[in-house]
Amino acid sequence: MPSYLEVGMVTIIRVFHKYSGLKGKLKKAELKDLINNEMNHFIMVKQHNKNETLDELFADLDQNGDLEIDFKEFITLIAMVTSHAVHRNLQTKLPLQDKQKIAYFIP
Ligand SMILES: [Ca+2]
Repeated sequence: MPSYLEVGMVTIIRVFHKYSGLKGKLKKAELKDLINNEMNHFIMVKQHNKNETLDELFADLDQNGDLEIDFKEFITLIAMVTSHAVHRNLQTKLPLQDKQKIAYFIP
């Protein structure tokens, strides 16, 4: 029987492929949909300057500059958000208050 961690790892892979499709890379709109649909309890997306902050995040994640997010680059986002959650001791406090969510999108 897989462990909770292994199930979580498989879930990350499945969610990535759900949004990236067969090409295995996320375009900016796909990353935006993934964040909005799958990470909205951990990341607060402010309506104000939403596109500007998404552009900033995308540029930070796109380490090889090919204008797409591959799995290795995506896992950086997962690590960043998960690390933030550990520091906030969030595992027992879902859903979060806005002020507890990762502040990356806040200008
Ligand atoms: Ca890239």
